[in-house]
Amino acid sequence: MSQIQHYGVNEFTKTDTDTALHAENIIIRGYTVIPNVLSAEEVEIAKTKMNEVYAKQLKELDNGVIEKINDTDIARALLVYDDFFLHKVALNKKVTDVINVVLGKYFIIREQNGIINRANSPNYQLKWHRDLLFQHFTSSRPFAISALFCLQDFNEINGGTYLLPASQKIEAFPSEEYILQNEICANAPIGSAIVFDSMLYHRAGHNKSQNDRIGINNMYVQPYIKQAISFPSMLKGKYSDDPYLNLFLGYDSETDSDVKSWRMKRFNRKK
Ligand SMILES: O=C(O)CCC(=O)C(=O)O
Ligand SMILES: [Fe+2]
Repeated sequence: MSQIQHYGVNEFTKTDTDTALHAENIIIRGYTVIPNVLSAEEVEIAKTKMNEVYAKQLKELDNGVIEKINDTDIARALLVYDDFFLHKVALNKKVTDVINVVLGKYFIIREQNGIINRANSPNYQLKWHRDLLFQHFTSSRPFAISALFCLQDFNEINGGTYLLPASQKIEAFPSEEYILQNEICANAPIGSAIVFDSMLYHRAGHNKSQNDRIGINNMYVQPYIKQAISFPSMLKGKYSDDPYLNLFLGYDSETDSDVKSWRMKRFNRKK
């Protein structure tokens, strides 16, 4: 017999798998934590490789530029540098199984950023935001999902992520009093992913520990939403022969350059 009793209820939601329950959590309260998406060994590999990418990116530009645009301690477009970030992170099956339920079969990767929340240092992600900046509308169903892979335990001491449950369902940013009463820290163990509606208000916490707190944020969107930085341009055709990756990386949803190319793309699909 069910533990949950009710009366006067005709419509029900069935969750007979972990995946369905994660999806239900995202749809209603805006977030879930999926445990064990990376092994201990994969977490270590991810940290090392992420630091290498960030070191490379720091050399591309004067540090003054990165600081000025508040982009310090963010390693961008990781999967372009190493396919570990594509296969083990962005395409992680435990995560994409849930995204499949929430966004449907066709979604693309919009961003993949390594986030270093330094011990005792200010970081702009401490500020509340939606991952789609300046957007104040609500949608009856999710169209963008963020999956933050935790390369450390995330908690209140080391600056774990704070979320405002169900805030994807409201337009304006809530009052200070409401936020202080309702914000929660998503305590998430190392190797797990905090998966949330990208319209949910969230922020990193203040890292009061002695160690940097590191995560990788992946944002998955329906294909009519533009990538922040074009993966097809950065990858220059790499992976485009694989039908799934062609869609996932955004090759198929790039803006066509002219009428003829637009028509030819459709013609080639019909072959
Ligand atoms: O580092 C965090 O806890 C949050 C990161 C974040 O909000 C982002 O990458 O957009
Ligand atoms: Fe964010």
